Amino acid sequence: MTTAIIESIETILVDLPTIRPHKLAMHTISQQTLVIIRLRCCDGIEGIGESTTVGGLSYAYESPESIKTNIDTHLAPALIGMAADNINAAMQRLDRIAKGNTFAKSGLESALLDAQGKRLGLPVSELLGGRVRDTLEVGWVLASGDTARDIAEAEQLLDFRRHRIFKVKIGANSLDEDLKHVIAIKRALCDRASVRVDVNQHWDESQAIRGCQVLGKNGIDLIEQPISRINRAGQVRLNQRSPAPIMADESIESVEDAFSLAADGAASVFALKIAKNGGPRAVLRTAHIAEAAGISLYGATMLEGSIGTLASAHAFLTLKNLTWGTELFGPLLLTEEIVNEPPVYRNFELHVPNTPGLGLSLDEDRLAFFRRK
Ligand code: MUC
Ligand code: MG
Repeated sequence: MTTAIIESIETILVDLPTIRPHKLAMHTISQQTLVIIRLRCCDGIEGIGESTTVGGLSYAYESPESIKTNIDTHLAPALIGMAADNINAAMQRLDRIAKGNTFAKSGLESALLDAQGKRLGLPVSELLGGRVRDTLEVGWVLASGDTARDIAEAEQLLDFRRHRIFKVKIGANSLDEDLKHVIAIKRALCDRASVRVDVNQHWDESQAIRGCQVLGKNGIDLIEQPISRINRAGQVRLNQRSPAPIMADESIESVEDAFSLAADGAASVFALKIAKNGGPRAVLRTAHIAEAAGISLYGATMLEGSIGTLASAHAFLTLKNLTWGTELFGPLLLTEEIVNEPPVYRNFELHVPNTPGLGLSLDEDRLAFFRRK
């Protein structure tokens, strides 16, 4: 008999400014809204989780406000009274009562893992089968929208030894302008950095045929989600003809999507996001599909704050190969912190705590200050 019954679940919206406007093809971010989850159990343990997306409803079907409403109204009532230490039973229940809603489920699964880790005195990575590394290489996203500013930002981050992988956000401007922008950045950084692009689905196939050719010839290492997730046949054709590898991001909205992309041969790299699979355990199911299919892995982000970032990191630490590194830089894009132990970034890497749970605690004063009133 368990003594760890889930007693209450609280969701809190927290609005934090970014260090500069972050321009994606579909939306410019100047603040991030984190959905923080506090899952309290009757043994006195509290698990914390985060369900965060980017750009309101412009990126995915869940917004911060809908995540909060759906947890408060549907998901939390289904979990309250269940055993907090049976994460299989809890998550299977959520899958039975709610279609999709992977962002909301991800924060809840993270909170359950954090609570169980604290209960057993184990880091979340150990609950997930054990870490095979303690650190993760972390890339940065250049998205100021200005070529000179992006180059200066990359140079500074290289000097600080903080990042040597740069993903350039494109797709908002004309194809020619975007290609000029990326090639100028690559020429400035040369072989001192890996330069990649994320088109966020904004090319059609005809643009992508040319875009991928030109970028591949100019030393761009990876092309993320060049065309719409809906155009599966086009993704398969691009994956066959692009000189640079194609990574699926928006195309993966579930573990089942990962399976069908792998079966169709629609990408040679998968962007792993806990939010788009339903949590740290769910994202590992996608990773294992990729491993079985010979698809390489990248540890991606929805620009979460420290809690979501470390929930992702604990999962990624367990993987055999993360060929393309990670982009777990979310906390560094924000001007403010709401935890007592900000993640440590040093020498191009994120150093992941080896303490119980996620390794974080909430800074109650800062949380009270930044929470949406
Ligand atoms: C995306 O599409 O990859 C992740 C990093 C970033 O800058 O934007 C997000 C979304
Ligand atoms: Mg992307």
